[in-house]
Amino acid sequence: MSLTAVLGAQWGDEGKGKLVDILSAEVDICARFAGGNNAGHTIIAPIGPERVQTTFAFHLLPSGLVNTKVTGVIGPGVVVHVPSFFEEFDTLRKAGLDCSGRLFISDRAHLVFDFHQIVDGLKEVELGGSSIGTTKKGIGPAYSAKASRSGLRVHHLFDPTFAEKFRKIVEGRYKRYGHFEYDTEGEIERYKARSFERAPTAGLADRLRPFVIDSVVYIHEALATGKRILVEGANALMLDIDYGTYPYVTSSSTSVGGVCTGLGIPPRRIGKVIGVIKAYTTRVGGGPFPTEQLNGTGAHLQEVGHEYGTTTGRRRRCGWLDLVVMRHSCLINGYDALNLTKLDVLDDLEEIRVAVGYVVDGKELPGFPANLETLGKVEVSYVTLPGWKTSIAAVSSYDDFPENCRKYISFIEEYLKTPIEWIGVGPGRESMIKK
Ligand code: 2SA
Ligand code: GDP
Ligand code: MG
Repeated sequence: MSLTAVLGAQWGDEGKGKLVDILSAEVDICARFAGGNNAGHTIIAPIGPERVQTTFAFHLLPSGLVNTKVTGVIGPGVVVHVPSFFEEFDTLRKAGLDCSGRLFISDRAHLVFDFHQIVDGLKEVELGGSSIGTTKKGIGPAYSAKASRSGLRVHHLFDPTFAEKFRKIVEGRYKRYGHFEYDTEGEIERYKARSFERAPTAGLADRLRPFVIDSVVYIHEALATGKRILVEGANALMLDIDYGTYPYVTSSSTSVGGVCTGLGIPPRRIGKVIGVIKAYTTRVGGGPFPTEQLNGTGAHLQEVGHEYGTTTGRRRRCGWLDLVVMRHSCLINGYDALNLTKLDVLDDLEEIRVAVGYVVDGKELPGFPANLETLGKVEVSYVTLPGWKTSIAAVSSYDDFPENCRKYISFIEEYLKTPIEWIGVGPGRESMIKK
């Protein structure tokens, strides 16, 4: 089957971008189905005739674009902030990666405007001590507008009623949040398409027009003609609007179901689902994190793993690998295989702990609890495994891993009953071991 999905299995930043980049060498299309420019996918790869090792941070554009034979698709389930789209496009071009003519956006994708970003910040202030810790990219407000049927989609940019609709929506936001500083008319001018208004210069809508397609037709024609498609997940299962630690989640369906709804693909078309799992756990933003280590171990993982947000630069919270989270993740996404990443970050540890159960009032919970109050009461059961105390950065085949390292890998596979097919031992493209 020609469609593979790469999904974040924990709270994000597992290293999806790196696997997507590697797998992109063998695909024709790389498509995003959810999220927006809240995502941050890092790729370190050689580019150009001189093969200069370059670090790219992708946010809204599909990471597979690093491979110049790949066409990128931003699907209907994604929310698009058009100025950020062009900023990313231009940044990539300056870094030597031209995506012209091989990048498309669905006409059904919803738009994120600057006022959504302002509202994102205002909502966080309203929540005070229980704020979500969003990226303030306007993701929640844009998806809220979509769900409440008052959003604007990409095709609306080319609609003569755009300005009128836009003004009405901003008025609605003023009613809810009070009058915040925002240049509504200036914003309309910035977007205005020339086809229906006499704008003196091309607006964002005109610049976007060549990128806009009916992605449903495009993707299904590609499938019918045997093209290979790689679907790139953004954020992760524990940030999913339904299955994550609600309300400390993002506002999209980041799970396998979102692949179908966010790209218009029937489930039986999905050939392989790959979960990306970090060898420990991180989380950025607020919300529960049962295996978090607010101690030297957490600081060690944070420092050795360089755990800082790719989009906001925020320090990521760190803790032990949580297989209760992973079991929940495996049930929902049904991974065919896993990519275990950042195993090298554990190199110096004497002992490694892995969470294998949540106990409340002496009873083990059957799954990951929906209720955060229950989650707050869990006592985490750990298994302690011996570390390998040696660098694995130069390992080039599975058999070369130290024995304790292989034991750690097998423990995860056996607990989750899911094969680990790739193991990351460093940030670069070459630092990936195929099992
Ligand atoms: P939002 O902005 O509404 O999606 O935030 C809601 C929650 O989702 C979390 N979230 C993320 N978690 C991990 N990584 C993300 N991408 C960036 C990265 C994050 C960054 O790659 O490092 O740079 O800070 C991401 N995007 C959203 C967010 O922290 C909230 O908990
Ligand atoms: P994503 O959002 O899942 O794509 O992950 P991010 O790019 O936000 O964060 C993952 C970080 O870990 C990036 O800085 C990667 O370069 C880095 N990384 C990925 N895989 C590995 C690995 O196996 N080892 C190490 N040390 N770093 C890795
Ligand atoms: Mg990330």
